Amino acid sequence: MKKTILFVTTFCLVFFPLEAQDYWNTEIISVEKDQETVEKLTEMDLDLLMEWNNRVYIIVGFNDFLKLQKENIPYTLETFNFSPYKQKEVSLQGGINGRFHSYAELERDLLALQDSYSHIARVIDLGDSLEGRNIYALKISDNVYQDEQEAELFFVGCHHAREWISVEVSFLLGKYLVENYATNSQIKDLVDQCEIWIVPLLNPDGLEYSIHFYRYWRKNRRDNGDGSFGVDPNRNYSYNWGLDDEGSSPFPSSVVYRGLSPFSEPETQVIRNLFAQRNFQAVISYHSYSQVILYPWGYTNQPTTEQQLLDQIAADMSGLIQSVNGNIYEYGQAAADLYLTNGGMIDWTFGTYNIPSYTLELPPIDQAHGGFFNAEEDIQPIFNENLPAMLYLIDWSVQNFSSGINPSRRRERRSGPIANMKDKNQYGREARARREDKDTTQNSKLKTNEPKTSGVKNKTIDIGNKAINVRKYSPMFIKEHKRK
Ligand code: 0X9
Ligand code: ZN
Repeated sequence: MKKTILFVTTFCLVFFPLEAQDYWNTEIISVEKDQETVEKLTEMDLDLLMEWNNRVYIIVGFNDFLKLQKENIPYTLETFNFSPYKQKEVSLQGGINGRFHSYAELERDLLALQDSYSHIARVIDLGDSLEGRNIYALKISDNVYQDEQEAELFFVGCHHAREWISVEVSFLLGKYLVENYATNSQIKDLVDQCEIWIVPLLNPDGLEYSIHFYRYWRKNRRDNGDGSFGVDPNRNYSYNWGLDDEGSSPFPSSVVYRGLSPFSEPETQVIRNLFAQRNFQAVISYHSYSQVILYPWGYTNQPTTEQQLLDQIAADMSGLIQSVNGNIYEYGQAAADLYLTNGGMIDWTFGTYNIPSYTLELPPIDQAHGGFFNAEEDIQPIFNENLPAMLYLIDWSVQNFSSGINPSRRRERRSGPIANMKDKNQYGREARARREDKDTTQNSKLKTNEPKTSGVKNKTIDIGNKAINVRKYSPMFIKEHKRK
């Protein structure tokens, strides 16, 4: 039975040393989600895990306990309910990290793909992490050693160390494409017409720390010089970096510490450098957990100028994902999710380059279904359900890629067929019905799938076990191809 603890200072003093927050000494607590408490919590700089059953779950250290006490917020100690031992059977089958990749295992497997499929797969070292590991990209295309005038896409996993599933889903995309290239003519067509860049493990130092020392580690391993470690890579991009202290933190011990300056970290620097050299048409950054597809902005509730298109693509991806196993991924503007962020990657890719960009939070849906722990046997099904959305975005980029479209004409067209789409969805009603039955942690401002139809042309991609429909949009939102 849960034990409710009210302001037990002695507990804190016994269990936590009087120094900067130390991740060996964190606990998980829950607090009532009433309006007053939520207002107080937003003022604090806390590592929110989830909302569930009208409670907010938080990872806290000694300093956080003091803040809660100061604000007279009652909390329930929940650590035992989240013990890794409870998850042991599903997460630790093959060693410390089981079937999830460590840095060395990923390096081995990426190089093996390059060896086996050298005509279409190339491993590129983008740069070194703070601890000297390589940050790898896998480029997949025909003529992979050439720089062709083709659509380019970017998929990235593991900004956050504890989100292991994001490495697997990104890696499996590369594996799937190269392994099916020879036998599936539609995959071959896609791969031939574009250049797909995959960085499965952006934060290798953080992942290794999460595997070997502290499973809940989130940031990189920057020594902040004050006894704390880590910058949050997804708060270190330059677009509106440090705009306020709500969307990121100036305090080094915070889990959302934004670093001393924009692009201060090697992880974000390699992305900055890559984007300066490439011409990406679409971006997905994989995270976990909560099954949502988010698009810019994250820093403000104001919509972008491309809200309608971003929303439509998200709706389509959500519908495709749901069509595989019935799992619902809500979608919407990132800021409509639980919190605001600044210095995040997709605000930067969209704000700087106008690229349709998504943060995709993979399963599970909430902490009660495992949180940052995914069952090893769920890795493949999670990838399988995401594959149609990945192929859809690749196809969308190929179909909409063009080197000579006048941007103002694109803007005109945007208010045409897409703006007039009607809700005739095959997924939406089903999704809503399921959600009504379900106790969900998702913020109600996000949407379940309501794909719309329009005069756009459809096309089908056969991915082996099923065919998916992919809409062809009028070219309207692809920036001009700048490379010579
Ligand atoms: O906080 C983040 O960087 C991401 N979420 S995660 O739980 N994986 O750390 C993305 C947040 C998306 N943006 C907003 N919710 N505003
Ligand atoms: Zn994340």
